[in-house]
Amino acid sequence: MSSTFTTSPGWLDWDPEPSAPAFALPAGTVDAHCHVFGPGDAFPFAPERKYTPCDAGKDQLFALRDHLGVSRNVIVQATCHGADNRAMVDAVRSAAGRARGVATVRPDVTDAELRELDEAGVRGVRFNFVRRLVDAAPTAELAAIAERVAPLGWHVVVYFEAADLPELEGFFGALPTPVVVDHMGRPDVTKPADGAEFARFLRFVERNDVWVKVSCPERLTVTGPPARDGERNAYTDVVPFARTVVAEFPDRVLWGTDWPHPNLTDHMPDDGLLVDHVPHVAVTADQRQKLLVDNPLRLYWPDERP
Ligand code: 0GY
Repeated sequence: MSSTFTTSPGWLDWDPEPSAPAFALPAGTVDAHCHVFGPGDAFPFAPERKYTPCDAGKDQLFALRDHLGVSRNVIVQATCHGADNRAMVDAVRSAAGRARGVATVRPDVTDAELRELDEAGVRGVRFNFVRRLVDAAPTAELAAIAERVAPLGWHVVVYFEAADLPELEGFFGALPTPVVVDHMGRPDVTKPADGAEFARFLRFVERNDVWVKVSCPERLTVTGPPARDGERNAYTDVVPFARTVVAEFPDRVLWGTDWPHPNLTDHMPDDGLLVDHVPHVAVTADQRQKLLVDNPLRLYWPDERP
């Protein structure tokens, strides 16, 4: 792995040898949340980044896709690349129709640049509100960007922490596009899944045209990965939250690996185990078909809907 950059302290490299999942993903499964990082020599990281990742390029992503039995990827722009979408766009273009992208753009993006992103396969923009990842952007600027991308049929992906939802939900509800929430709005999984905080999130999803990624159990967990070798039911403390979302909103949920798992410092997940988490949260074949295939196709490849 060559790079002119030194990774952030404590950063864990992604697992180069994930296990083979025991659960067979249905044909056509979409990994709807993953990233590419660099490689830094070809696609430098952004000066304003809050962390410096290890290299994790398109070739490694496509190898993981094939290893896990995934058919397609949605490659989401990560904050370490700022609004320089070149690494993500290069990966999407290289995937020969098997990837879509979600970009980060600034208010000065031109219509021609947006059209070029669209032609490359970008279908959304990401607004990140997680304080450790980005400097706050005025919501008026973000609203203006949403107005610009709405005519392209794009959506807005939002990333925030549960405690910030009360402040943000009015803004999200007024956006002129569909809204996709990363990682279930980052619930505090030490609180009950049927408690007040998560209930507020569920009602927000219910009232608005909101999609939810039931992703990142490895990031949300407190109990952690399985303690014993060979046990494949990991991240059990996250299961009640994800299962509730899938049961309540089966037509508006998406799943993704979050490879290469930025900013993890306690453990690096085995991506094979993340696949085996899926049947614990989507407990029927019908739920899994929607979560893994039909829903992401509707959002990212609408012309190919079954
Ligand atoms: C994720 C989560 C994280 C990072 C980013 O863009 C990013 O840098 O999204 C995180 O640190 O929680 O979705 O990959």
